[in-house]
Amino acid sequence: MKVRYFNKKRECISRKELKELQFGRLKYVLEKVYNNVPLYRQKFDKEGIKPKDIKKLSDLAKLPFTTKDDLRKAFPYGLFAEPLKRVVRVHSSSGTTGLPTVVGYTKNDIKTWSELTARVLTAGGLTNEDIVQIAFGYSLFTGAFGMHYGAERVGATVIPISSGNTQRQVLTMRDFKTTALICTPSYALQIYDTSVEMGIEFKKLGLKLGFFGAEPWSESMRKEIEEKMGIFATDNYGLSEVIGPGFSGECIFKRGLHIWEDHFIAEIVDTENFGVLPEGEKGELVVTSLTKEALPVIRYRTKDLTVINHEKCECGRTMARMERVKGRSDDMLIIKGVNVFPSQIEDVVFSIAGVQHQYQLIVDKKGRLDFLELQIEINNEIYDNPKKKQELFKTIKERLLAVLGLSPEITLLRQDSLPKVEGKAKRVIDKRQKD
Ligand code: DLL
Repeated sequence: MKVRYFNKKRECISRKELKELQFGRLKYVLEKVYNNVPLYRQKFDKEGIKPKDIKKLSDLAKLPFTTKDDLRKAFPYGLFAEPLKRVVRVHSSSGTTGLPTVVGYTKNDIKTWSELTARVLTAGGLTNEDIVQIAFGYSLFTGAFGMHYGAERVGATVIPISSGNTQRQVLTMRDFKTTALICTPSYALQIYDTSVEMGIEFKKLGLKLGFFGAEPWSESMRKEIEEKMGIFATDNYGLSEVIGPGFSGECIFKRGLHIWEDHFIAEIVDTENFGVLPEGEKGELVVTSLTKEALPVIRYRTKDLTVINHEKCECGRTMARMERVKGRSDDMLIIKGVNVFPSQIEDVVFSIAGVQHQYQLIVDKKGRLDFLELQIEINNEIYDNPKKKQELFKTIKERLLAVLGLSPEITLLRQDSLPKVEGKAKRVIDKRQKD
């Protein structure tokens, strides 16, 4: 496959020039958040630091972190650095408790976003001759819209099919002659399995490229996808708070995900003392956005664990690469692409009368897809009364669906069925294989 760039001048910028560009942009964004966003001003003032005290890039480490909790507290628009009349779009993702986090984009942000996803797609081999099937859900989730703009910006033909209706995905691929698929890696395999059930030979469909992200996956899963589906599959990463997809993506050499450093500064910090780690060490990814207008983020703690490398890549790109994200420093689960915190589930179920305080969450695969089961103890009196038990079951199911946007399997248990824990309760049992 040929090395291609969407914006060669930028993607192959010299490190020296890049640092100058980053510093100029950093100064601007720091002034902007200090003047426009009360939370940033308070945080900076608390540390006794002003934007003008940042005299070189490494001074960034003096600034306080921003967290998902800050976004949640500012729900919905409190961290926006622009008046709402300049904001043309909002998206949203789960928060650590009931409240989701809301992210916003100005017209320029949408332009930047489309360039960055266009870079990811071009780096992974997409051209204007491709026909792209976007099988992420078009919703408050950033995945579908972000990749959609990028694919159009490349000039490819976009099929905005959204997620679900898997047989239709296969038929659309066949009839519309799809050459590139964009979705979560687990959904890609589900589409493949469905084609097998339908008696359709997948490799004859003509699909060539897969751009997968939004959830952790492994090299062995990539191998399986590539072999079974006969495609070239790359990983891309991002998060709503930072922009959505378009933060980083693999090139055709698949040796780490290129971070678009002209728009973001990436740091890796120690998960215990939060100090900045030297290149090559594994820690939590912390991101500062340099060009976002509506929702700039300063030292945003992603909780995703990775390693960064600044060596020039074989493709000629000079921008840093991050290793594939293997885990998180918190307990967030990603179930069918939906971010779920065990604490959200706990908040919901503990507020329902008749529920005991012993529960377990089992995460596993059902076929290709993630599957979440809540096993929870309830009062024996309700357990022994089929009508009341059914009512309680329904209440738990409905409330969880309303809060999580996802409905786990629910198993109600008699009191004292789950093993008693001594010390820290292990609430989550994750049986999905990892490598
Ligand atoms: O998942 C943005 C996205 C959409 C990325 C489409 C790529 C493709 P959120 O819903 O806010 O945004 O979830 C962000 O998902 O902090 C990671 O834990 C996880 N994640 C995203 N991409 C990857 C990946 C989108 N390639 C959270 N590998 C992040 C591992 C990923 N984890």
